[in-house]
Amino acid sequence: MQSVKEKIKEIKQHIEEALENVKLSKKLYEIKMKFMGKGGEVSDLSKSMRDVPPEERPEVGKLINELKVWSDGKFSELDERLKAEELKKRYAEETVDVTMPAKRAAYGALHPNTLIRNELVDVFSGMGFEIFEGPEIENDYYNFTALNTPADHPARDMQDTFYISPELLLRTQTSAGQIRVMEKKKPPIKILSPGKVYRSDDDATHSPMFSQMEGLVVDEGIALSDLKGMLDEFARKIFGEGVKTRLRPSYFPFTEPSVEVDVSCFACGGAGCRLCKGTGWIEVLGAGMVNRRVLEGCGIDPDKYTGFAFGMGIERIAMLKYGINNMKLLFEGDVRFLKQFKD
Ligand code: 2U9
Repeated sequence: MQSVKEKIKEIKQHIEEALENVKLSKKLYEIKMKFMGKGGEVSDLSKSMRDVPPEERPEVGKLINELKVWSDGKFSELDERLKAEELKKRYAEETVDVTMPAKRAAYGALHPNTLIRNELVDVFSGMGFEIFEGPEIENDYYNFTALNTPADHPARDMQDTFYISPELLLRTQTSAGQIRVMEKKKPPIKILSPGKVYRSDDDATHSPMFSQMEGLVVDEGIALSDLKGMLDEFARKIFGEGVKTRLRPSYFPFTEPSVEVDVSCFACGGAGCRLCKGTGWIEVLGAGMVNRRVLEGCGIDPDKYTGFAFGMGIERIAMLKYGINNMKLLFEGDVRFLKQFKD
C-alpha cells in the first residue's frame, strides 16, 4: 500500500516537472500521451492493480482514480491556457487592416510584335487565310532549294545563314514551311505563316532573330491584280482608311515577277514628312507571283495553277506603326517600354 502511495507521489512529481516549461499545446499533448497513453506511467499503474491483494484493491483503486482525475485536470487546465494564448497570437498576426491601400499586382503588357501579329492574323484570317506554323529548324532543301535558291546564291552564304550542320539550319524565312504545305495539299491554298526567322545580321535595323509574316495563295487564275487588291485591303486595315499601295519591280528567287510594296505615308497622307523621308511612300513588304519552278518542285502544275506570295518583317511594321526608332528596344523586354503600346 505504502509503495503505491509513493509511486503516485512520484508520478505527480514527474508530471509537474514535465509541465514546467511547456509553451505549445502540441507539445503538451505529446507529454499527456507519454504519461496517460499506452505504456505511460499512469496507465502502467492501473495495470499493476493485478498484483495488489484483493482486500487492498478498493483503496488502491480509489487512489489511482484520484491520480487520473488530478492529472486530467492538470493537463486540461494547461491545455486551455496554451490554446487561448496561441489563438490570441494568431489573431494578432493575421489581423488585416482593411483601411490599408491594397497592393497592386504588377501587370506586364503585350509586346508590340504580338500586337501586330494578332492584328495581321485578324486581318488575313478575315480574308480566308489559314494559319500555318512550320519548324524553326529546317533543312537546306525546304529553306533554299525548293524556293528556287540555287546552291551558289548569295542568300546561302554562311554569313547570312546559321547552319547547324551541312544539312540543317535555322530557317531564314517562313516560306520554308509553306513548301511543306504545298507538297501535301493541292490548290486552292491560302495560308499565312507567322514565325521567328534567323539571319546572321545585326545592326540598328536588323536583328539575328526576327519575326516574319508570310502569305501564299495558289489557285487557278490567280493574278498580280489579286495580290494588289489584297494588299490594298491590308494597308487600309493596318495603317488606316485612305492608305494606298504601290508596287515597284524587284527580285526574289522564289517569285517572278517580284515586287516591293510601298504604302502611302500614313503620317503625312503622302505630302512628305520625316517618317517617309519626304517621298510620301513607305516600303512595308515584298511580294510577287510564285515562281513556276517553285510550284513545279511541289508537284503543282504551273500551267494550270498560279499563285502570289508576300512577306513582311513584323518588327518593321511595329516600328513604323508605333514610331519606334531603334529595333533593339523590341528585344530588351523593358516593361516600361512595352507598356506604351496598345491595340
Ligand atoms: C512560297 C513562295 C514564295 C514570300 C515572299 C518576300 C517576297 C519578301 C521579305 C520581307 C522582309 C523578308 O522579312 S523580310 O526580310 N520577304 O520580300 N517574301 S515574296 O514568298 C514566298 C512564300 C512562300 C512557297
